[in-house]
Amino acid sequence: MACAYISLGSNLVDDAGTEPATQLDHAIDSLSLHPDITVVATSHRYKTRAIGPGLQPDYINAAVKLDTLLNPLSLLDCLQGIERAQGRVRTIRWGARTLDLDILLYDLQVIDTERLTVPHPRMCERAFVLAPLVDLGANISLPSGENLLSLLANCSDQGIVKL
Ligand code: A4P
Ligand code: MG
Repeated sequence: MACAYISLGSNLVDDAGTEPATQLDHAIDSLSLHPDITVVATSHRYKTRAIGPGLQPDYINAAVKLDTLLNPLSLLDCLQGIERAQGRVRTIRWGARTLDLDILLYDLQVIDTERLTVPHPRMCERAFVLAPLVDLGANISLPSGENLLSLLANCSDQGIVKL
């Protein structure tokens, strides 16, 4: 059994009118229903300023801790299946989206393949990832040995609000 941390983000209402916060609820429900995944803990939700091109609505971000029997690539397949089922359309990188699910950490593994990079390459500089992760455990270990609270202190200017 592996322990994985997943970040969730949404800043678009989908075609059916589903709001970002509800998109996150649905994604967590789908993860819970998977036979090889147990959702162990869920962070607070945060309203966060969009990092990316153009003018975008604010995001709702959160993170979850999972126990899983899936290997990292199968877990990525599962996350992308949930994104697709919830109407994610990939257009521009970092563009607005109904749902983004990223693998932040998978045990203490370091993975660098074409499809998957773990730890997530930009997680250490983003308050919208680090604050929810700290909710799940300030002492969560990173393969680099870096400390989550000090990383979060370095991005205190990024405008995130706990909901
Ligand atoms: N991929 C590689 N590693 C991973 C991983 N650890 N987890 C590959 C998930 N996917 C991973 O992702 C592109 C490709 O990354 C995937 O096909 C997968 O094989 P994507 O979800 O299609 O596109 P993306 O999310 O636009 O790109 P990327 O590079 O993952 O973006 P980021 O870095 O995740 O940024 N601002 C706020 N406030 N809140 C947000 O949540 N999110 C982003 C997305 C930008 N700005 C944001 C937020
Ligand atoms: Mg992504």
